[in-house]
Amino acid sequence: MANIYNSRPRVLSGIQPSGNLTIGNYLGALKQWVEVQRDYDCFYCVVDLHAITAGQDPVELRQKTRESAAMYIAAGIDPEVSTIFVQSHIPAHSELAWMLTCMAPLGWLQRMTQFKDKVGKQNQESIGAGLLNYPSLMAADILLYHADLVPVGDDQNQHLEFTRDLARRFNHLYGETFTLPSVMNPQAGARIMGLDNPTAKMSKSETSDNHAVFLLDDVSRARKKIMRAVTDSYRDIRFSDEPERAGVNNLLTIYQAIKDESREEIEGDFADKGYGDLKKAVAEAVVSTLEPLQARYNELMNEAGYLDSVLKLGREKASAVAEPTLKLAQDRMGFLAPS
Ligand code: AQP
Repeated sequence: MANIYNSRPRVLSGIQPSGNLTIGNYLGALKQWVEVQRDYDCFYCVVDLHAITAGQDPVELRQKTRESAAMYIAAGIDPEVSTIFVQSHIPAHSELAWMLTCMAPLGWLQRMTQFKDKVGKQNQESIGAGLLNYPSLMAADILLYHADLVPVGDDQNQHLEFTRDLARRFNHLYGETFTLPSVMNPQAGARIMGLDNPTAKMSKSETSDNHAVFLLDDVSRARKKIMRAVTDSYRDIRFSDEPERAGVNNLLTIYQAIKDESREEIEGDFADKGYGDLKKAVAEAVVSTLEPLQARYNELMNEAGYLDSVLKLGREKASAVAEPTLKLAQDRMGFLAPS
């Protein structure tokens, strides 16, 4: 349905505080968040309720939640322009998630690739049911804000499709209620791969040493990780979908996503260069991204009270949108309103 709720088109997205954010989280999500924030009414959420689906250390979760919010600002999200908030501060997310869980077909949930990947790594008997219901919570996050667009890396596209299907189902059963959101993937960097294994997505929870560049990595460590990235035994430097060339393709993609240049320009620049030159250029591009971001992050973490005030304001602004949507959905589903 057309968005009849918002005067300006709205954007919603979030990142789990489930570890240290990576260059993949930056290029797939954060960078686009910054780019669209002046064109849309943007809500950026630290999705801590999602972070408990894979188990968490309580002290670490609290810490990572603050760090993620600081990272959003350090990456360029302006809290005066966009709304930054913590998911668990808005109870409507959990409430709508339950309502949506009850109408989400089990078959749809079991078909989610992320669920199958994550379960595949663990003992099925002991995994938490939250991992299965993760997409219903994500749907609640998006639908509560009548978001028109959701800027994410392409690993989240299936969850977005699920959200649209669930919204359609709800609207069909109970009357037009939710706005159908569209996915927004970056032109370059929609899926950054692991430096040590370029056939697997770079993930913040992957523990091997050389897998990811973290946004808070010391720059000399970041350089080393890129210089050690897996490549191949070919010589020419070009973008390629061939699996055996995935390492070089990944380095070129990181470079392209940071430099915002076309593939042709980049291939031209590296036409007579070797893999060592490519790695050095990628390392410099990454370091030039990390340095200002880390400087701002450190300032923010030392600025007593500032982060809390941003999150308090964010909570108020998010609640003002989410609460009426929840009430509307509750009414449509037949819940008796409290007198
Ligand atoms: N490698 C990636 N390339 C491009 N985009 C990525 N994103 C994550 N990894 C890459 C995007 O970052 C946003 C936040 O993701 P998330 O933390 O909510 O969940 P995720 O996709 O499962 O990210 P991780 O880093 O892999 O987290 P863990 O290891 O905790 O599961 C999303 O927009 C995602 O597309």
